[in-house]
Amino acid sequence: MEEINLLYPITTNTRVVLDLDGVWKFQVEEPVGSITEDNPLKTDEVMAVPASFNDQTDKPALREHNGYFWYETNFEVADILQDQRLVLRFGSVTHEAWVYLNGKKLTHHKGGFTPFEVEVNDFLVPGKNRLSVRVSNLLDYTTLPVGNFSETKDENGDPQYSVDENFDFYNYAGIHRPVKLYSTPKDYISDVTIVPDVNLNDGSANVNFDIDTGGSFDDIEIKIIDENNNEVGTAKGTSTNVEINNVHLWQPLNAYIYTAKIIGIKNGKIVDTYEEPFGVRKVEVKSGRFLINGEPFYFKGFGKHEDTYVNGKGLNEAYNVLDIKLMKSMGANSFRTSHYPYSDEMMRLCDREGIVVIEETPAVGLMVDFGFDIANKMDKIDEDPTWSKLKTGDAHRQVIHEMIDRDKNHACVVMWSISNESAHYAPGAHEYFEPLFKLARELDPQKRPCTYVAIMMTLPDTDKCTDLVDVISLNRYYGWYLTNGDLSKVTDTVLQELNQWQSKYPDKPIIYTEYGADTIAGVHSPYNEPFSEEYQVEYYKKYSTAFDEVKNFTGEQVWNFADFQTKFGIQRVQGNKKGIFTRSREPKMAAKYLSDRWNNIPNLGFKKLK
Ligand code: BDP
Repeated sequence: MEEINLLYPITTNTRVVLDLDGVWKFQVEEPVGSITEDNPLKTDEVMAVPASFNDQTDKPALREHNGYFWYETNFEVADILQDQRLVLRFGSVTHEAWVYLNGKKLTHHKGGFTPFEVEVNDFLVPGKNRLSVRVSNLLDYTTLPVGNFSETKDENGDPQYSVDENFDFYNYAGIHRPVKLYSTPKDYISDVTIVPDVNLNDGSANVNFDIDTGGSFDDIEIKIIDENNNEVGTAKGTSTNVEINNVHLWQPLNAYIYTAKIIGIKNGKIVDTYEEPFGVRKVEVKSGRFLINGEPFYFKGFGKHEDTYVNGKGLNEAYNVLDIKLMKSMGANSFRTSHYPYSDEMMRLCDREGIVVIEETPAVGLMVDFGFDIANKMDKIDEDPTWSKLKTGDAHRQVIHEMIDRDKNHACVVMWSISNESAHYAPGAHEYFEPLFKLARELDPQKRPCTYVAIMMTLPDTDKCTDLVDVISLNRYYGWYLTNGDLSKVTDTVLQELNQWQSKYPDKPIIYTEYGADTIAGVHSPYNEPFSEEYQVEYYKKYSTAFDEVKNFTGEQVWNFADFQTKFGIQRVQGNKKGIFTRSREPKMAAKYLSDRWNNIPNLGFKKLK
C-alpha cells in the first residue's frame, strides 16, 4: 500500500520551518461559486489561524454557516531558501480543503483531523505569494464524522446547505492546526519508522529503523541520543537495527525519550538531518490483561475533546499543557482521543509526559438516527439500517492510513480505536469492520492492540464484532440515559454485564471508555438529584464498586474530562456538561472523589496476572 509521509516539521542544521499562522483574511462563499482562486478575497473579515472560525464572531449566521468559506494570506520566501525543497504543511483543515498558490491549485484534502502537505517550488513567484484555501465544513453519509446533510434552494435558486451533526460535539471548522512552510534539501529524509523490540529479561532493546528518502544518498547514518545527550548506539543503512543495552524504558507517567538522529550523506558531506524522538516500551494483551513492559497496566483517565473557548477545536497548547497537569494531579495516566486524532503537538506532549493514549479515528456517528433515546433504540436493533445506508468505507480506510502513518512512532499511543459507538450490533457490522481491523493491523509497524468503543446497545448477546478486538471497550450510561435519577441498581447492572463479557471472552481485557452524568457546576442537592455535583460523585462511586470486583476489568476512563460544546438540543444546556472540569477547567466535586480513588490505584500491577 502506498505510504503517506507525514514527518513533523522541525528545524535542524539542514531544515528551516516558517510559520504561516496568524490573522488571515476570511470570506464565506455565498452564493456557492461566487469566489474563485483567481482573485484576492474582497473582504475585511479576518480570522485567527489556527482556530475554528465559529467562535471568532458575534454574528450567529456566520457561526452557524454550513458550506464553503475561504482563507487567504500572503508570504514571501527568503532568497537563501530558493534552492531548497519547500513544502507547505497543514496540521489539519476541517473538513475538506482546496489549496491554491497564486491562483493555481496545489492540493486537495478531505478529512478534518489529519495533516497533509505539498511541495510548492514550482508554484512560487518572486515577491509576495498569495495562499488561498477553500474550506468546506459539510458532512454527510460518506464522511467521517457522519453528518445528516440536506440541501434546499433559496429564492435566487442558490443552494443552501444544512448539516445536523450525527454525533455529540459541535461541528467546529476551519484551519484548526498550524500551517507551516518548511525546507528540506533536494535529497531528503522523507519518513522514519521506529519499532523497538524490548527484551525485558536482560534490559536491552533492539530498535528497528526504516528510513525513506527522496532524491539520493550514498549513506544513511542513525545515532541514538539519550536524555543526557550521550550517544548510546549507531547504525548505517535505510533498514537497520540498533541495540541499546541498559535501556531506559518509557513507562506510564515516567517517560524516557531517546532521540534518533538520522543523517543523510552524499559525496562525503552531510546533506540532510532529521530528529525523531521515541520511547522504548512493549505493549501486549495477554490473559485478560493489558501489559505495558510486561506488567498489567490499569487505565485511569478520561475521554476528552479538543474543545476550548474561542479556539473551538483549534490547537490550544496552553490548554493541552494544563489538561495534562490536571490529569496528573488527579492520578490519571491516560486518555482517549475521542472522537478523532488529536494534533501532532498533543501527541508529542503525551510522549514526553508519559501519558498513555488510546488513539481514535474520526469514525463517530456511524449509526443512522443517532440520538439519546437508548431505551427506544434497544428494541429495534435488528432492523437498524446503518450498514446499508452509510458509505463511509473509503473515508474510514483513508483515515486509518493517515492516522497510523502520522503516529506510528509515538510511544504514548498504545492502542488504536477504530470507531466510537458505531452500530456494531446491526446487520452488516462485521462485514464493514473486519477489513478495517485487518488494514490497521497491517499498517501498524508496532502491531498495537486494536479496539472499538461500544455503545450501550452493543451487549454480550447483541454485539457482532467483538472477535475483531483485542480489548473490549464499553461506553455505559446506567443511571443517566437509562434509569436517570435512580442509582440503586447501577452497581449490580454493571457487574452483571461485565461478568457476562468476561465469561464470554476470558482472554480479553475490558475497559470503560465512557461513563458519566451531566453535572452543572455549582448545582447542589441534599437528595443527589441528577445534574447536581453530588449525583455525579454518587454515580461514579456505584461504578467503582463494580469495577473492583471484575478480574479482567483493566481501566476506567470517565466521560468527559471537561464540559464541551455541542450542537443545540433539548438535552444540552450550552453543551455537554459531563465534564469533571468545567469548560474553563474548574473542578467539580467529582474531581476530588476520582483523584482520591486514582491516586490509590497503581498504574502498573493493580490487577496482577495470576
Ligand atoms: C456517547 C458518545 C459521546 C457523547 C456521550 C454523551 O460517545 O460522544 O458525548 O455519549 O451522551 O454517546 O454524553
